[in-house]
Amino acid sequence: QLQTSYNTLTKERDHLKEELNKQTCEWRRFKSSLYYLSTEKKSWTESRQDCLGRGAHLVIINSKEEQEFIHGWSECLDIYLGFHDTNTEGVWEWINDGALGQSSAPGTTYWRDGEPNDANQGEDCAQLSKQVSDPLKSWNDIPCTTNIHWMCEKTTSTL
Ligand code: 2F8
Ligand code: CA
Repeated sequence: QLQTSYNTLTKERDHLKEELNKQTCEWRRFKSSLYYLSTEKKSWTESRQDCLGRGAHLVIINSKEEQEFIHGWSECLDIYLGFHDTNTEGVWEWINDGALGQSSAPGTTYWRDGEPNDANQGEDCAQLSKQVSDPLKSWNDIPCTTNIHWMCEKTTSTL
C-alpha cells in the first residue's frame, strides 16, 4: 500500500514540476515586470480574470519602452490591454487590479490613427493590434466580447 501511494505521489510531483516549468516559460521579464502572453483567446473580462488567477493583472503600459517591448513580442497577435472605457464612454482608464494599486491616470496612449472610434457605439476595450508598422500607434478599441489573446503583467516587487 505504501509503495502504491509512493508511486502515485512521485507521479504527481513530476506532473506538477512539468506544469510549473511550462508556466515559467510562458513568462518574459522586462525591466521590473514579468509578462505573460496568452496562447488562448478570451473576452476582455475573462482575460482580466485569467490574469488575476495567475497573480497578475492585464497589462498596464506606463512607458514608451514598455509599449515597444509589448508591441515587438505580440507582433503576430491581437492582445487585450488593461485599458477600457466601460465606466464612462470616452473616458479611458487603466484597470485597478494590481496588488500595488495601479494608477488609473491614462498617461501616454498609443492609438492607431482614427482610434478609439467606438465603432457601432460598441467598442469599450483596448487591444494592441497586430501588423501595425508604427509601434507607437498600435492600439484600437473593440467590443469587449471579442475573443482575442491577452497579456498579463506582474511587477517583480510583488513576486
Ligand atoms: O478600420 C478600423 C476599424 O476596423 C475594425 O472594424 C471594421 C475594428 N473592429 C474590430 O476589430 C472588431 C474597429 O475597431 C476599427 O476601428
Ligand atoms: Ca475601434
